[in-house]
Amino acid sequence: MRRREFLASALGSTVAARATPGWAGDTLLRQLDSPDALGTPLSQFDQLLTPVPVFFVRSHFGAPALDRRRRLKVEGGARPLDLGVDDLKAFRQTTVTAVLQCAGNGRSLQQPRVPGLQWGHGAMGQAEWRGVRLVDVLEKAGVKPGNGHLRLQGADRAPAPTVPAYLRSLPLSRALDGSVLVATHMNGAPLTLSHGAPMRLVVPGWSGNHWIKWLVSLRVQAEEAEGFYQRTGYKFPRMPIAPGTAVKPEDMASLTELAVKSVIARPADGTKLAAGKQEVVGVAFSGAAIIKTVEVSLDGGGSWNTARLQGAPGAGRWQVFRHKFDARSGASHRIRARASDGNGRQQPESPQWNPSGYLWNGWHTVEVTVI
Ligand SMILES: Nc1nc2c(c(=O)[nH]1)N[C@H]1C(S)=C(S)[C@@H](COP(=O)(O)O)O[C@H]1N2
Ligand SMILES: [Mo]
Repeated sequence: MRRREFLASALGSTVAARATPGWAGDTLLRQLDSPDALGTPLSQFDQLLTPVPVFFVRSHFGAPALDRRRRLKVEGGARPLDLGVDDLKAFRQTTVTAVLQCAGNGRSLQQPRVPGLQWGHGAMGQAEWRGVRLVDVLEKAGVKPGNGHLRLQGADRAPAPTVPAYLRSLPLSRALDGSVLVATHMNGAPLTLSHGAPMRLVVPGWSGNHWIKWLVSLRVQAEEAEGFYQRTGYKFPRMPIAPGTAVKPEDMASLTELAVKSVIARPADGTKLAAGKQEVVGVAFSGAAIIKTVEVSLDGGGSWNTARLQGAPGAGRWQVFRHKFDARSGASHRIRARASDGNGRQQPESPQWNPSGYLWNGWHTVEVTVI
């Protein structure tokens, strides 16, 4: 983290700490191999909204300078636009609660291991995003539905000319479907620098690589965005493959929806629980559909109990699950959770291996003993 950003986030934390009851310090987990990858601790995944000070941070090249007057150009329609964050006030404001999860979350759990940031479970969070609907901005810019793509660009730049720019695109059909936001606020406060101030994209249900921060340009074009990050990166094999094998480029498809998944916030792995009433708590979501059930096993997957769900259901949105149990002195438990969604997809015990370790969604397991 650069000194400027460090100061900005330290300040942000102090202010937010007062506004966030129960938040006890700067606890983001540093991924040692990258200056711009900070993970959220598992213990935070027991609530519907992840507080901004502990919300994971990821970017490829680091944040650009903070510029709350940065403009967003919208091109490729009949009426090009050049918008500042204040110009967005002319559009209807909307809020959406949605999970932001990095495609590589859980990569360290895939076997055999693959290169890339070795995320545990921390590259995800849920926030209430406020902003304007991308479709409204594109309609004002005279964009018509069609087969094209919307090229997305942020203000951050690659550190050297030999490094490809972080450029992405969305199929125009998704860009115009009414669910994508140009967001200005996160959990009720203006976006912080780390999370994309002053304007970022929110693409509910789809992996974090689509959620472009520090937006400066939206452009309609026939082709998807040029370059490595759209044409080569962020792809998944179209069919199951043997672990560790290479896949031909034509057999890969761009990632879109998040896979159905649940994660246990507590008890933490290795905990010694007191005998008596105890509770397993975590979150569950799916990019494509609502969560239908979350089941919790206390015996390593031998038997399953249906957990209670809290929060509004929705595709791309997490709910908290809870399962109470009576902890008997001397017992040990291998606690596991698995979620199923409204499309009939079930979280797998061990997910399909893929060369980049994307969308890992295996059963989360924690082991505890009762004293
Ligand atoms: N401009 C820009 N936007 C970006 C990125 C980036 O490198 N540059 N990284 C993306 C990736 S891979 C992720 S997972 C999310 C992380 O968002 P967050 O830092 O707000 O959690 O931002 C996305 N938006
Ligand atoms: Mo990511």
